[in-house]
Amino acid sequence: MNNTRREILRGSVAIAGLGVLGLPEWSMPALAQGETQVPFTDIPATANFAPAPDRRVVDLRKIDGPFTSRDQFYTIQHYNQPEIDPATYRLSISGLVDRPTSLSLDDLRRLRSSELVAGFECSGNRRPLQGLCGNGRWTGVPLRTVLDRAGLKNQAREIVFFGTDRGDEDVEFRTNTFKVQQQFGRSLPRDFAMSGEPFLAYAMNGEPLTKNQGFPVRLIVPGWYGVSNVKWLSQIHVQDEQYLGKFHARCYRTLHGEMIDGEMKWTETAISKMRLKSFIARVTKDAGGHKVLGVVLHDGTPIKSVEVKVDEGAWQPATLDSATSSKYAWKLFNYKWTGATPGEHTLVSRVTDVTGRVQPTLEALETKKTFLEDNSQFPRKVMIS
Ligand SMILES: Nc1nc2c(c(=O)[nH]1)N[C@H]1C(S)=C(S)[C@@H](COP(=O)(O)O)O[C@H]1N2
Ligand SMILES: [Mo]
Repeated sequence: MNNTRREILRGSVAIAGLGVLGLPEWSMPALAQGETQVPFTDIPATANFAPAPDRRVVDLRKIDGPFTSRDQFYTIQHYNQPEIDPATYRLSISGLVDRPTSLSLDDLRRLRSSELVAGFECSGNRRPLQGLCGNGRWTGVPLRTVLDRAGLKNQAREIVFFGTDRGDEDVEFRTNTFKVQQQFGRSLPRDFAMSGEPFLAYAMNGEPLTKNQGFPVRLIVPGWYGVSNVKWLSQIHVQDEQYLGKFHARCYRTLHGEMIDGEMKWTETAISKMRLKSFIARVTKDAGGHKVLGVVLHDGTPIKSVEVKVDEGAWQPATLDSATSSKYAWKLFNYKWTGATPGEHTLVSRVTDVTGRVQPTLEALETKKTFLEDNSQFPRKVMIS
């Protein structure tokens, strides 16, 4: 082995946490023999991880690998979960296109497929459970492939995505309220839709999507909050105007205050890219001491560091798991906690990306009025026996 190669290997030891054999030390986070869980005291006894047949929250203490299995992945939606017959399913592409297009599931599967690893969280994900998140290996085609087939006209500015799920909604306008049917819809600006990143997925972790996950086809916008990932996708409509549907323009915004020139400015912003976040998911004990496992969710910007703090101690570096190193994956991290004493302790994590963004404290988010996008540091309580 020449010197350069050795340098590179040594470099990757520090970055990826490779063990002496060059194998990732942490890539199998399932409990090993003789390893036991340390209980969190901040998970309410009443916590319900399956509040309804079509709703599921991930129990993060059970993370057993880099990918969330299809029967564990969280699931949430606003209306019913539509039943779609794969034989008659069509994805239509309408509006400002040269060739209005209708694709069957087989048509989509015949296009050259690719894979995308993407983790995401619901913008409403928050303490104490933090379980509205997951990480998947998606199979499908880049959105650009099907938009190119239809051919976007010059005037096309906005690409709107509709699921087949719908419901009656009150649409308020000044002093009037109109009850009209709405389809779940979200939009992306043309240039981003054509960037090659947004993705049409028909499989996760190598198997067809489940009904929960939007069978047969969903949009995945890597690095964005879950709401963008339109499930049961049936129509892509291309238009020149802004799309102002309820789940795009009204339900998914954040009201927050920012001091500008000594004055508090209150603004509303649309839910889009995931805000940099980390939290501790599990603490275990084995003969060697205690092990802390956590999760980072982010917009794909490379991570500079993850740190863990125990009680009033100093921030200590944690190790990112090399099994979750791809750009849009969620990132698992590990921290070896030595010298834990019996009793209750507080553990908190903090992530920083290469642009210098640091995960904020809860206090720093005080001027955020609406509950979405809570990426605050989450101090957790554990009981050491
Ligand atoms: N068609 C449709 N797609 C949807 C939704 C919905 O209500 N209808 N909910 C969105 C929201 S808010 C989230 S967080 C994710 C959840 O995806 P999952 O159930 O696969 O985890 O789906 C998104 N896609
Ligand atoms: Mo969501």
